Amino acid sequence: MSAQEWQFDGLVGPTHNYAGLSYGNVASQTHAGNMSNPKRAALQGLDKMRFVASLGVKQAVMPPQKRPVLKALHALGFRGETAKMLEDAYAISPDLLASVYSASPMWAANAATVAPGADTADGRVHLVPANLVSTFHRSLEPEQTTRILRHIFADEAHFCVHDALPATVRFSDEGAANHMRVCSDHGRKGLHVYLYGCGPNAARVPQRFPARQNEEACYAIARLSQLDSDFCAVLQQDPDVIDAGVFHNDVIAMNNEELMIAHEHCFADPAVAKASLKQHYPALSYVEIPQAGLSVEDAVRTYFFNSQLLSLPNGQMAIVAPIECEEHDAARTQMERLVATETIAVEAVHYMDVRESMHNGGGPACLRLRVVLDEAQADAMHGGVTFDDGLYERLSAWVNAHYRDRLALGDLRDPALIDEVDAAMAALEEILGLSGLYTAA
Ligand code: SUG
Repeated sequence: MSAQEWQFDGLVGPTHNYAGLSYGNVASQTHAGNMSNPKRAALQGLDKMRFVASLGVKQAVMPPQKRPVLKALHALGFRGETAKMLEDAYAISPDLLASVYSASPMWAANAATVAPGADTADGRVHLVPANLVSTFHRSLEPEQTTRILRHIFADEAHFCVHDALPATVRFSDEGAANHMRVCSDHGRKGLHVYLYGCGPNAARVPQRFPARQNEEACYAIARLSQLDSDFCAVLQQDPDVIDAGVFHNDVIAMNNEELMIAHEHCFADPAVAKASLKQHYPALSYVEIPQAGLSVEDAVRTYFFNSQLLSLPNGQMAIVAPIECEEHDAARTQMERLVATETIAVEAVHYMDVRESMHNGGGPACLRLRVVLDEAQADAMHGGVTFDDGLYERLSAWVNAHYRDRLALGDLRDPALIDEVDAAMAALEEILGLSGLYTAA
């Protein structure tokens, strides 16, 4: 059955800010307290979507979530008028208020783990929303993520949107950022590769930064998605690279179809991991980037591996990489090497400026969730999120009308911001044809 991979990009929400909320994410910590520009962030994201769509790749929009999550402040005992709650939370700690305002759902790679219909026992597309329990601000996402996914993929004849895994560290899950799928063609049965940082079989665990994906979550996702266990490989990330800032696998490896490009220090036990991959999928084309060619530190700095490796209509592939890779000699050299390697089908690398997101540790690949859909499934999803020139124009105008171009942490105390966000979300429901999406949020 012919199928194509869609890129569902998280539309950056109007409260994008830099609060240093993600311990172990070097960029987030480095930019803590900086002035953000939500308008520029959203426009950069829209430009990336437009560029990817121009390559002939299927593109869609993942709506932002409504912020602030005031009920999280209620749950923490804040009471009184909204303005007072905002002041009280900020007085305890600006990052507490920033957490309920975070636009972190923009990183759609963390929204869910997706299994295409070609791989699942019932032939439906299965989506397991990530519980994101490792950080407070991201733990606020799964409720609205599930709701949004159920609006887009509402047709139960074609889709199954599960509940997130139980919200506890034993099943800590960060979604597709720790998942790769190897296949000869997107429409054919593929091998699911899950990467974890901790769990019952972890030989060693990181000592400095948290491991965000638990091995037990990987098995639960595979079970829920009704996958054939012979088509699943569950592997451990190198704990030392997590300690160096590789908080997700998509900061150290990328893959598309039968091609996997990974850093020498991607896996905890590289020999075992590579043997397992070859045994599960003999035709895998595995390209290793050596430490001598690009250090782990530079991979984290440039987000080399957080590039989108995309199938093009002509059967070739393209890489959409962060502009930081073009500006860095070793990263650019490695990119050029990939394009020049004749045994792999990468015909070009394109550099994109998504710096507003990058400064919080999110590159081009973080910003999108991959969803493989055959024609019937594509027809069955909510069409209002399909990206085209018209939607680009409408969303750009919407961003320009509703977003601020400066947002400091202190601005989050301003109750007027809530009204601005409410007005923006009401207008967005109309644009995307998702009436009622935010009503209960
Ligand atoms: O979870 N940053 C996100 C970045 C997610 C990147 N996603 C992938 N690698 N797929 C995170 O650490 C920072 C928010 C702040 O500090 O304000 C943040 O949540």
